[in-house]
Amino acid sequence: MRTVTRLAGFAVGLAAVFGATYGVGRVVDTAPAAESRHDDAATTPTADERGGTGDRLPGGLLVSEHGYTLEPVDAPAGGFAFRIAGPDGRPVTRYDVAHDKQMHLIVARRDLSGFRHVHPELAPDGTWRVDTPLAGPGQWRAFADFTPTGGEPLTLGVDVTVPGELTERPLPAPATTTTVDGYTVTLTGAPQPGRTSSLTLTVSRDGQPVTDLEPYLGAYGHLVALRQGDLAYLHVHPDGTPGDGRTRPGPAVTFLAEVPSTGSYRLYLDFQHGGRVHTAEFTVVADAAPTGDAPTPSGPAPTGGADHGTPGHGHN
Ligand SMILES: [Cu+2]
Repeated sequence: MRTVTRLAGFAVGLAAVFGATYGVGRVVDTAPAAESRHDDAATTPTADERGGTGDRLPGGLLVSEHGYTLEPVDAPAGGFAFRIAGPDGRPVTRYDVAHDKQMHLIVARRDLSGFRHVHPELAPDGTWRVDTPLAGPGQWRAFADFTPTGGEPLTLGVDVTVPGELTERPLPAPATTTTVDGYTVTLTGAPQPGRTSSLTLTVSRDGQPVTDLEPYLGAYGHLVALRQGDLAYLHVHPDGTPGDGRTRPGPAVTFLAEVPSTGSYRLYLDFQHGGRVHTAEFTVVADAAPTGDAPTPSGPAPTGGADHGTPGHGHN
């Protein structure tokens, strides 16, 4: 428990630092703005250069934003229930549908294990409930990703403790290939702070490319990234949607992501195949754009995070 407590305190400090010095964090879904930036060696763009989102923190760091507050309420053991209090203090009961749902609830332990993406049920009084989203003891972060009707999209986050014997897991080392449920998923591309990066995830099974991915929540994949250290939340959507005439059902799904800083991130890819949703996880390291300084001893490989060390061991 001691480590968890320290991490939580550390997160508060980081949030304050970001508030003072850094703005962007919300992932750019479709904006092509950064694509036109050809001068790779240029100085790091300021927040204002990035499309006017400079006053926004990454998602999920705040429990209350723009008048909306995430309020957990009592729930049966293992379950989770909450309300969103609106600017008038009353529970919000009207939400826009985004990606097929009014509410996306993402939970992850503070050590970045145990990720789940679930869809709670809304009661008429504005209470959202879901059974057993928290898989075991530990310090969890719950993210409510929603759009109140008449408002703008928000991701609010709150810590939830599940009592019990806690075994902290180190962050897995960076890798570009992972397996889940018999599928192999390969990642190409690496995120870089301050610019839109293309991340492509390619799904195969038994050595064969999977070319019949099924739409899940209106897309062939959903990608969430959480930053190690404070669990800043980025929900990344694919470049293209099923039925748009150019997006194929695999094996590759491409995402456009902008990360708010250097550091380690855990990526969680939800995809559907065979009538089931699978979640592939990766650790990636976001490096600063190459500027000629600070040479990397491991060589010139352009693959980004794959050949770096094991930053998960950094917190001791
Ligand atoms: Cu969802």
